[in-house]
Amino acid sequence: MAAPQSKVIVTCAVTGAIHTPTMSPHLPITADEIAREAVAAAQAGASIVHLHARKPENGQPSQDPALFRAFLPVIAERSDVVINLTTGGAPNMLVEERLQPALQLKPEVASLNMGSMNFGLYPMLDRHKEFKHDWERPYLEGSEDRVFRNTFKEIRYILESCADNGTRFEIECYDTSHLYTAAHFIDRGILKPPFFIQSVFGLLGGIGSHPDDVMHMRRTAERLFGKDYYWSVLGAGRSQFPLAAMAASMGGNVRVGLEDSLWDGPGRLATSNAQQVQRIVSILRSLNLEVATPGETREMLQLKG
Ligand code: KMH
Ligand code: ZN
Repeated sequence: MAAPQSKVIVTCAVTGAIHTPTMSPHLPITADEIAREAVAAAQAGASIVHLHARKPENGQPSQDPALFRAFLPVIAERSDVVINLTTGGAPNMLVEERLQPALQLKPEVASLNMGSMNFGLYPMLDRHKEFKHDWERPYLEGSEDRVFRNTFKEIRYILESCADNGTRFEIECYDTSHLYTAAHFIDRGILKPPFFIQSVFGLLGGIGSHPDDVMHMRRTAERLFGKDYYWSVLGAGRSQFPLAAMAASMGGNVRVGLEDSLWDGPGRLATSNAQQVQRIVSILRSLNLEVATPGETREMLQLKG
């Protein structure tokens, strides 16, 4: 069994690298916007904020540490939320570039992507249906030739580069094969417990978002990691809330945020990250579950603080 679940860790992924400013006017781009959205998400109950940066002039993703330095102190001053920096960056970036924010800024948590894959958004869930709303439409534009590269060597490079920083990893697994890759690095002794497994559902190129997919991922993680791990679920696009509710009911942790879904409901864009956090907090409360504070999250994941 996974570590006994007392409280639910809520991660909010604030902006990411895949959605573009043309898809939603609510996607935070500038340092001010990212800081404001992260602080509001923390005030709404987020335990962790997962952060990317974007170029203020055009909204393109960037791993320039200076852009991260522009919002991190503001978030730290206005909240005690756990900071998680991406090492995924954007799929077109090289791993050296992707690593720089985590390497230089030594966050409590950083993401670690466990395999190479095609990377599209939101596959069709019902293949025979007419699209009634935009949120049902797969976004293939820009992704037909997109490969997200994470070779074994690159994964090892990230792990070894950060080995002395005390950073815990959000281990991003987009399919069950990635759980086996995580187990491989655990066996080699370069990925250390407690493990925070972020299982990602519903991206085209990864595992689907059917409840059977979630069950299979969970069972495989249980078998590989025993009680040394915290399991978290991220559903992309319109699977975001159904899968968060399912995972929480199964003793898991959850991730929401505009990186993972721009939507609040059919044809309705989410107007902020905090709106999604409020919604998941309300779902968790209605399930009689409690949200982990940042302090409790630090204890659970044994973060350096
Ligand atoms: N965009 C998410 C599905 C990363 O930042 O390292 C995966 C992600 C990657 O969060
Ligand atoms: Zn990310």
